Amino acid sequence: MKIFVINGPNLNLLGTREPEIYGVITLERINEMIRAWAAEESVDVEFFQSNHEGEIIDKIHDAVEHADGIVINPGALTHYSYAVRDALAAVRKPIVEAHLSNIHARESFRTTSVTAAVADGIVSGFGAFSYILALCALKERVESEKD
Ligand code: CA2
Repeated sequence: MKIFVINGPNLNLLGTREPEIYGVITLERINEMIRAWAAEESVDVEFFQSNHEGEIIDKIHDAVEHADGIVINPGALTHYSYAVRDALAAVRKPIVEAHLSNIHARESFRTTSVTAAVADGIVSGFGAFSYILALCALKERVESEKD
């Protein structure tokens, strides 16, 4: 099973600024945690982060041919990108949206996710563990769709 883990704008800054909101963990450290989980579960993961909407859309398109499912934290694109939403809808594979913070407990503009409706589900508010929870749920969904 191959899973793409996609991160959107500014997530490369994790651990360097705004520790009161996002903690001190870096994206590379989160990816190490994911690698350890993936090794235990015999899952192949590929990581992608971009600050550019079009590059994220291209990677989502790439999943049609090269992944069984996607875990995505679209960053702020979550709240307004109909282009990312349309790309996710076009993939027709299991998708779980992950957020470090609880987007429903923050500014009102963050409480809307335009992408969530085309995902199988979302995990929000558990820091780095959101990605692991999302991966567990995605693996289960991919396996159940194969049956
Ligand atoms: O909670 C999440 O995972 C978010 O997707 C993170 C996005 C934010 O726009 C969403 O509303 C919720 C932002 C990631 C930016 O992370 C930074 C980290 C350090 C310094 C500046 C930004």
